[in-house]
Amino acid sequence: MASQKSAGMSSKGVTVVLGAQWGDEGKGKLSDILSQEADVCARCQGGNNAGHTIVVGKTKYDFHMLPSGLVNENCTSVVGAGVVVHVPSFFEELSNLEKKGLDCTGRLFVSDRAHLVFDIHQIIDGLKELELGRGSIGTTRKGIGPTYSSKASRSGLRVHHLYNFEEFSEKFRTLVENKHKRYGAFEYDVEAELARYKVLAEKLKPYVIDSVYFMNKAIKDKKKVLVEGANALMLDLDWGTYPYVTSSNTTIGGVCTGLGIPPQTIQKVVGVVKAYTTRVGGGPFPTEQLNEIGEYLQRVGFEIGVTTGRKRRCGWLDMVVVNYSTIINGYTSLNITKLDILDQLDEIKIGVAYKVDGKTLEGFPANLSLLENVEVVYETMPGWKTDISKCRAFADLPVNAQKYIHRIEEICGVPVEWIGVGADRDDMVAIP
Ligand code: 2SA
Ligand code: GDP
Ligand code: MG
Repeated sequence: MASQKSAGMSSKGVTVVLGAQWGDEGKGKLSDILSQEADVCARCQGGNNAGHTIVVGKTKYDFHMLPSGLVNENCTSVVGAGVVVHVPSFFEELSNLEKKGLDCTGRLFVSDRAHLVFDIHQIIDGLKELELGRGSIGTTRKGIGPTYSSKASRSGLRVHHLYNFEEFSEKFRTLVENKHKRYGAFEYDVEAELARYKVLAEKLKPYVIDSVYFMNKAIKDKKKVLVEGANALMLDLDWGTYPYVTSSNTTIGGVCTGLGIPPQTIQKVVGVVKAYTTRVGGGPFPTEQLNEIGEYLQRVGFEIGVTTGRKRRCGWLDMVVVNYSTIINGYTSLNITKLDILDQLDEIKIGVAYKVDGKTLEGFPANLSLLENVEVVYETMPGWKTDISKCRAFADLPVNAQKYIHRIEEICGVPVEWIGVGADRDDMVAIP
């Protein structure tokens, strides 16, 4: 398979790939392309709630907690301190990759400061969702929120705790006891779990590093470093549609806090924007199309959750979201993905503003009751009704597709550097 030429990583510092909408924009695909020239690929937040898909010829890889850089055998992958790690899932994912022929020996590491997700966190994730009833978040039930809660309440356990097993056992018992006090009785065999973790601790040992030292040394040694964001801006704990968010900082700030690297080392921030919008789970979605357009995007775009298999909700591209996302993350360029999914449409709409009581809102509302009631102002553009999957240069794209891309650039003021025209690694238009 010919290697995909990309517009490339920054030659001066860290390159970051971030989701600009509600996730599943295609971050995995771009991360894989960039990893072909990266020395290091790191995840800084989230856990195995993420689902990043990479297609290389006939092989499809699903990444959840591990960095997509693993597909490139010359790239070292780091699960950073801001990631929450369910150790059994770490090994399960690794084993699935190895079954697909990837040799990850000696090039996968996990931070000693990363917090541990236990099965009890996953059980509580489900219990909390049940408690919320109709107002449930629609989490992946991977224990992400409960683990970050343990972290914030200073009762969490980190990877390094595994290596003083007496202290680990004591803290673990206290954690479980406190959860029973809050959630009542539920089946959980503490002693069996401790026995399991005694074995897992030894198995994990060769992967554990001081990631602060590792990452900053790589940067100092002028290695090409890629950070692969998970989830996306609108799922950020602070800036997303709270409480319908995940429990980490999915925005640019999460890169520094999750990896312990200084902001001035970051030179390039690529925002990944799907040519339309999808969301999985609950919460407001102003440009959602609960009609044949939404069904078309879901079906043709094959919009199904990689981790849970849930159908994703679909709607038009929302540039209010992309503009808000650009302000917070400071994108230096964009990757527009899945443009090919719009190929058959007669006309395409772009949400360009939100109005309330006839007045255009300046920013993105914090208040969800307001957000649920905004009127979206749309611009309508003609479709191109042409298969673009074989296009490899911007000039190959039909004029109306070029106009769609230019309009996105014009609205948010960020240049488009890549355009996705299919799922495969090679299905990318790079604009150098
Ligand atoms: P959680 O599990 O606590 O992080 O869920 C909180 C919210 O965050 C959303 N979320 C996601 N949204 C899009 N994609 C995600 N990854 C999987 C995928 C999702 C799947 O790639 O398809 O398989 O369903 C992801 N992970 C978390 C989640 O839907 C909640 O709204
Ligand atoms: P991520 O979480 O942002 O990495 O995205 P997901 O992997 O959850 O979802 C993106 C889906 O779209 C995956 O099935 C990808 O293989 C697929 N994909 C990515 N880019 C393109 C593209 O440009 N065109 C098409 N048709 N599919 C794409
Ligand atoms: Mg995904």
